[in-house]
Amino acid sequence: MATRDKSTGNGGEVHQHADDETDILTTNQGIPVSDNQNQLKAGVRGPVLLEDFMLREKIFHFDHERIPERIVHARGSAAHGFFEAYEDLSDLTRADLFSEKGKRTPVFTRFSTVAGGAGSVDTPRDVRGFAVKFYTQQGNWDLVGNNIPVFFIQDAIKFPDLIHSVKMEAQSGYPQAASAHDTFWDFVSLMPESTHMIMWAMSDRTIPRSLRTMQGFGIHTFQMVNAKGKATFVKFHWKPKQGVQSTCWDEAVKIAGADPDFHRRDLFEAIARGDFPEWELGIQAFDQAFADSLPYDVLDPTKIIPEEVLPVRPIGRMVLDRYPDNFFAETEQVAYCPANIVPGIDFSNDPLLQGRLFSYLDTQLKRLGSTNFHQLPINAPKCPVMNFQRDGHMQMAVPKGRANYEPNSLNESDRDPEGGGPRECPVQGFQTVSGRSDEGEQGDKLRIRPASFADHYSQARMFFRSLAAPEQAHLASALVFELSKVGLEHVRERVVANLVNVDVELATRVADGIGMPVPKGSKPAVPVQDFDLSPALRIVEGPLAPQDIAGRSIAVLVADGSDAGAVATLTEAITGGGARAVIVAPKVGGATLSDGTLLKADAQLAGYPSVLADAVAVILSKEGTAALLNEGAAVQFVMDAFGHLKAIGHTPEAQPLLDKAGVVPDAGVVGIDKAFVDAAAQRFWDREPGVRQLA
Ligand code: HDD
Repeated sequence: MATRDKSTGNGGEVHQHADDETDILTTNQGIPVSDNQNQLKAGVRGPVLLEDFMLREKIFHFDHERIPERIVHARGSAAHGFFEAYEDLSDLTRADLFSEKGKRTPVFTRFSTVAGGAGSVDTPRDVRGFAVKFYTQQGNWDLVGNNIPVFFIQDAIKFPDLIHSVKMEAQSGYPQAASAHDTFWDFVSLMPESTHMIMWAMSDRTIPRSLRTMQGFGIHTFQMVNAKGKATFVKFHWKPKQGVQSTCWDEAVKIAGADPDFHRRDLFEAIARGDFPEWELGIQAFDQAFADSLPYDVLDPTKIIPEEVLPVRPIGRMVLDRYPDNFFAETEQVAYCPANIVPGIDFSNDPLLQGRLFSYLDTQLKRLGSTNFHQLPINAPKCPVMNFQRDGHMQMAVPKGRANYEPNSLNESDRDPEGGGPRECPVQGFQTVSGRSDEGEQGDKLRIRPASFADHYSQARMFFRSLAAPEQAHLASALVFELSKVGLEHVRERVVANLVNVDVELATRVADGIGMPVPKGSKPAVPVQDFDLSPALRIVEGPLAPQDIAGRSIAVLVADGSDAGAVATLTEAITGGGARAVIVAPKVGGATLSDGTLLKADAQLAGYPSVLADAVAVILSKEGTAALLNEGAAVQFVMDAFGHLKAIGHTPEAQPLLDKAGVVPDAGVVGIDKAFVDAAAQRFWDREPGVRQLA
């Protein structure tokens, strides 16, 4: 019997044989259990008996609880939600989820890091997966993208090499979840096509503040197809309503220690408090003539079409409003596959996408163990599934009827008095767009890279030069950090030689940072071009920079004697702005404020370093400050907030603590008033040259 899960408050179904009325524990065969504490033994202190089927079943099941983790994207966090169409897009596509304004389609979205294992931390420098399963009325559509709009390689045949190089090294088993090692840089430096993606990977995009503050991209060019069969090329973009926000590298490293589950917890808690993360889905739609006019190939996944060249048209929004009931059943067992596509959407000939169409289905069989993995609740379409595929391991369905083949004339029903269904339907069924015959689709069999894929540096240059100055400095410093972990000097040199083609100044900064001369540039296959810059690519001062504190976590440090009025006014202003005030005190039981009231703390100071907050307010009395001056956690709290360029609001009495933490007055160091709430919406990039040496 299915019962409601009372523990999550999330309304989940628990498909266990627990009886609602009696709540008696049973075995998996439904046999009531009399004793779940002791094995069956011969005598009080005697040996265990083999006949103890309850013990054997329990241990047997436990022994098999783990399934192979994903070879990539093993660590992930997910949520349920819905997609809502902004308008009727039938001029472009016959996909039902885009058929009318306001139409809602359920989704399950999983975010992930790429290189680390399932138990690794949330904040390494890494690309993030952004996979969305749309349960449409025409079947499941999986848009399996990343938070970066390009990829390292142009052809799927290189994927195993790429992943082997970035994962922990073969003989040593380390480093975990890090690209800063010899094999990765050896590989990418030999693959100049990775240069554009390397720029993104070394930018602040790969150290996101939250999963909620990441952009997402479908990367490949896809096609939308309308009812008349007219195809339009599209690129998919997800833009977070929360704005795009990243961390400082030092902060990301410290978060990994303070809270390895930082992103997972943030997603879960935001949903739990009703602050539902939201993204807008947009498309860049274009035809063949437009594609032909571009100086790069739209089938090349190492290229973007800048928004300044082709604006993104918003077509709907995704809201994540329910966290999974069970991590394993849903987040772990969800099986995305770029080949899951619905009528009205189609692939392109992007050779990376084409290879992916095989890989994902194949990997699910390995991971989930049966061709029937589509029957798992999280993978099952929410529309009818009717075909004659049968049997296999773990078959959950009980198909009725005598005929298990098509055509047949036996399966008559009220709907189908002639019998024989289900049948194919050329009108409603998925129709593949017929390609252009002059595009090489009918040519000789060739293993060849098109000449139109040969430019590996022009867009890398455009990306780097489009960034705001602080972001450029972070990118250069990230390269210095990573290459400093590379022991092989010839690899360092080869990387910098490739960078020379991107931007000589960048190459010089990196070479300086490593302490090596600038090498001669490697020889590009085709001349590098100076494309117009694309300011839309910036995070700092970019179009998606956050404007207010909504969705942020603001730490309020208090101690005994803190001004009760100031705490109340500030927490109200924070909550009023849609942010979360986290009361931090030396003791988790709370602090006795100036008016004698006890304010309970959300976190203990030593367990809540300021890296976990977006801004900090230090509301301390003279005595409170004196008590914390010799508390390393308090000094570090302020020092890190300053070093990570965050707003610091403080009472005048807290000044000695700020002085000890090395805080220098600037626009981000303010009083406990409205100025703080405004300041807490941003970071203070001008402060950075004073706190760390960047390349
Ligand atoms: Fe992949 C998982 C994204 C290229 C083979 N990939 C996976 C996931 C994401 C991506 C987000 C995790 C899905 C989840 O949450 O379960 N992958 C990408 C993107 C790519 C890309 C954006 C390039 C544009 N992938 C790619 C290639 C291949 C694969 C070229 C193989 C030829 N990817 C896999 C896989 C995974 C996977 C091995 C591991 C687990 C899984 O599929 O379900 O099949």
